[in-house]
Amino acid sequence: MNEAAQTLDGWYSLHLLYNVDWSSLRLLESEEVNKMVTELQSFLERQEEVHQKNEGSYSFYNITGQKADLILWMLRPTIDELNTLELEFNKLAISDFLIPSYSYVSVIELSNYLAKDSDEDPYQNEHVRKRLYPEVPKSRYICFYPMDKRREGNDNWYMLDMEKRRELMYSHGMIGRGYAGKVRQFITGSVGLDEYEWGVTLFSDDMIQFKKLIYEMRFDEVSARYGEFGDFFVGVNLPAEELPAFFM
Ligand code: 76R
Repeated sequence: MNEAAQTLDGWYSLHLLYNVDWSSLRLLESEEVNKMVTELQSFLERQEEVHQKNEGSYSFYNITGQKADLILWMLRPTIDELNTLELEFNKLAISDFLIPSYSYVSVIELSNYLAKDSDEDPYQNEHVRKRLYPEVPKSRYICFYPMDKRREGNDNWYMLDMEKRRELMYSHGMIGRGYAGKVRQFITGSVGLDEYEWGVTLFSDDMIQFKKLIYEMRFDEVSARYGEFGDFFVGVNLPAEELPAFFM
């Protein structure tokens, strides 16, 4: 049997995407919309408090295009907390005007392809902890998509030996590192949790950097030969204070 990659698993992750039911929303008095927006703002303020205490993190963006209008990404130590938060969100008045369009369940994952040998417990390593329990940035733009590694005929990632996968991931990582300071990347693993094997969530203050990074990777063997992709969702940061203008 082939050697499985070892993973370090951090916070659980829930991506929730919604379309706004604009035509129903338009029928409401502005006072009613105001009330709902205030309630949503206080939900987001609670997310911000948890984020500040580093007990979890979140982001809230306005998705471009018709696949969705909003993405709420939440990270927490347990799936139970995410379940409770999802329920809390569903019970907000504004949720009556939000149509679920996509969701993704996964967990922040670091693999051992490029890890250095060490006797130290990685879960105690400061640098590793920062990546397992990350502070999600409030960059201007987000890009989220789920993906698989191909398992077809001669192109079966899972049949490659560890050494070969390590070599390929090294090349992948080097491309990624070329975008240090321009794109922040979060890889969440979802084998056994959701439809694809990973969620990729990227942040940048320059939308074109997503295209440049993903395009460059597409020519690298890991993506060219083994990458399979779900839908891509991109959007613009939606701070709580901009919600009244967004909904009215
Ligand atoms: O430097 C390190 O220690 C991490 C090296 C690294 C790993 C192990 C790394 C670096 N990635 C890793 C794992 Mn990645 N990544 C993607 C995508 O669109 C595509 O073609 C692929 C989607 C992007 C854009 C991206 C970006 N990466 C993975 C895995 C798990 C693989 C497995 O376990 O088999 C996936 C699915 C994946 C996909 N990657 C980087 C980046 C970037 C920007 C980096 C550099 C990060 C940094 O140095 O800060």
